Amino acid sequence: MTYKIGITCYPTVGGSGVVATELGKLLAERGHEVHFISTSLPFRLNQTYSNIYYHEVEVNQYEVFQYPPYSLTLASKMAEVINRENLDILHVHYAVPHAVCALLAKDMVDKDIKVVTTLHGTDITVLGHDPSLKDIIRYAINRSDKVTAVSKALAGETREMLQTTAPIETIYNFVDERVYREDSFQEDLRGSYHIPEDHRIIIHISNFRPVKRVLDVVQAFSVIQEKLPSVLLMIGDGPEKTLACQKAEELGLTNQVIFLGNQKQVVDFLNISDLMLLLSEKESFGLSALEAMACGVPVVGTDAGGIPEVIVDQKTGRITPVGEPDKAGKAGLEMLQKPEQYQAFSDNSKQRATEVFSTVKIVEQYEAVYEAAYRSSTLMEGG
Ligand code: GMT
Repeated sequence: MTYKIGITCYPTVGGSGVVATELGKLLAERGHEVHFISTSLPFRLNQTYSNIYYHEVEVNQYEVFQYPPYSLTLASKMAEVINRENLDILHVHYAVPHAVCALLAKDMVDKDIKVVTTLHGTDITVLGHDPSLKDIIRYAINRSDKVTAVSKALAGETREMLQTTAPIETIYNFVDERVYREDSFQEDLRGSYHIPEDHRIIIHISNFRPVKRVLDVVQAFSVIQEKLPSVLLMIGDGPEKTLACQKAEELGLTNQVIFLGNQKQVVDFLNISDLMLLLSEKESFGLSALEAMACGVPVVGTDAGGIPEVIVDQKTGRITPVGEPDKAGKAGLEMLQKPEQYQAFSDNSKQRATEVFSTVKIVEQYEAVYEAAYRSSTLMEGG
């Protein structure tokens, strides 16, 4: 059965926006009618797609409001789109404010629209600690028709921290294996950044928020480069970028740590890389690790949140304790110095990415959730 599905996410750079948009694209390919409801066109909607519609949420500022009324405008737009397009399901990414807005929209319309909420992390691991938001997050989760989380760790943390009663199903993230795959035609890119042939390339991709511990990434890299000629590509931008640049300078690594800022085609950089470092202190999944694995790049990650559900220690990469960058550097070095082990980890990474996190598998799990949500109303109507 196909559905008319509204999707709301943060449309700018960020794993949750990427997952929501890629899911929408796949659902549209499978015949569902997909309506994105967001403040701007999601950045991954970069060409024309059949079955996809976009409804812009225009948030106006009025003197009477101290802050722009994003949540109210979004709820109102959701209700308008539900009515006009006759949506069956609203799939929202983030409990606050998106699930709360969806519940308000549901209350505003006559239709029994089903609200599916996907938790991505920050709404639980950061906002969930805020006593002024805890109750509304719990409300959003308990009142959604279906709730999913991107890892078992996040589902568990949500239950524990918020004492939610609604069942939370884990549906892992995925990457489009047609895009994220090994491709050996990127050698020009290495040349364009003047990276010598004998240098290993280590990569880190994030939004440089404090939780990503980018200073640890630079420190871990310093351990690797002491023994192996190498460079570190730092992709992304955010609050701790300046500190990371300073740290590289202090360690005398200015020429070896290359800050590239946000990049659209990260797959090209992954395809010239040998190893990824993801040393976050909070990470509900770690989509960039999965993107790396799909390209055959093993990852050294931390034991935070859902990272160990993505990276299997000693099989696809290494898991090291949060806040111990020297251990992470040593683990990465060891892997790079053992060619047979490295090759096995690279092969296992590709295999795990395509088997456990395959697009078809994951999109089918979401379809099953929609089906269950939709059927719950039909069954209720039928008595
Ligand atoms: O990592 C971020 O700061 C961005 C954040 C987001 O909202 O996009 O990412 C979260 O959702 C991603 C997609 O599910 C996950 O892969 C990230 O692990 C998660 N980030 C955190 O938990 C810190």
